[in-house]
Amino acid sequence: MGRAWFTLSIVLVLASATVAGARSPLPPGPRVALEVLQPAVEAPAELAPDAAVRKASVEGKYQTLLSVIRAPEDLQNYTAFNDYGLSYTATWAGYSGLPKGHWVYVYPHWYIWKTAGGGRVPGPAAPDAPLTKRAWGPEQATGEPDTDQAGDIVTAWASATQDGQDEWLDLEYAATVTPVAVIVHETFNPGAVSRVLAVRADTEEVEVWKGADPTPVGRGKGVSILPIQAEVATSRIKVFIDSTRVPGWNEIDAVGLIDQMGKTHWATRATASTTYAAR
Ligand SMILES: [Ca+2]
Ligand SMILES: [Ca+2]
Repeated sequence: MGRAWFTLSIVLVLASATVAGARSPLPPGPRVALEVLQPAVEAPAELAPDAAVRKASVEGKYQTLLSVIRAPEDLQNYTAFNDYGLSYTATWAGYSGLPKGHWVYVYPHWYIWKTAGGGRVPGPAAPDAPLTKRAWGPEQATGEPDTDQAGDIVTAWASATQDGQDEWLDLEYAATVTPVAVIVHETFNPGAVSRVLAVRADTEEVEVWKGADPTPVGRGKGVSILPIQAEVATSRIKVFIDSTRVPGWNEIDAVGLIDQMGKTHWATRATASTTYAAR
C-alpha cells in the first residue's frame, strides 16, 4: 500500500512536471502567444483599391487619408478588418515616419486617416459598391467564377437588352501581367465574344484576340479560352460581345487573365456598355 502510494506520487509529480514543461517554452508577450495558440487566419481575396478605401473609411467615420502601408502579415493578429483607432505609431511593418492618425486595417493594408467623427452615411449604398453587388451588374464579372449553373442568374453580368446593340465589358486587374490567354466564363447564351483589346500602361489599346468564340452558340454555358499571341503587359482589357448576333442575354460570369506561369488573375473592377442592373 505504502509503495503504491509512493509510486502514484511520483507519477503525479512527473505529470505536473510534464504539464509545466509543456507550458514553459511559450515565449512571453501576448502577441507571440496568440500566434502560437491560434490557427492561422486564411487570407481573404483583396478588395479592389477603391472598395478597400471605402471599407477602410468605416462608412464615412474617417476622413482625409494620410497614408496606406502594406502589411499582409498583420492579418494574423488583426483579422481581415480592424478599426484600430487613434495611434501615434511612427514605425510599423518596415515603414517609418508614419503620421499620427486613425488606423484601419483592411487586408492587406493599413489605412491611416487624419480625422474621425463622421457618422454612418444615410441613404442607399453607392450603386457600384462592390460589397453590395447589383444583380447582373458588371461587378458580377469580377472575382472568381461563382455561377455554377447555366441560365439567367444574377451573379453574372447581363446587358440592358437581349439583342439591342453590341456590348463590351471593360475589366481591370490588381496586377499587371503579360497574358498568354484570356478566359471567359459564359453562363447564358454563350458564343458571342468576338474581340479582346488590351490596354497598355501608356493607355494604348492593342487588339490581342479576334475571331469566333470557341464556345458554340446554342450551348447552355461554356468556358472560352482565347489565346493571345502578342506580348502585351496589361492590367486592363476590353471584351467585345456581338450581342445582336447571338439571341438572348449573353451573360458573363467571370473574365480571367492567364499569365505566363499559368496563373489566372480575376478582374477586380468592371464596367460595361450597358447593364440590366441599371434598369
Ligand atoms: Ca444577345
Ligand atoms: Ca460572377
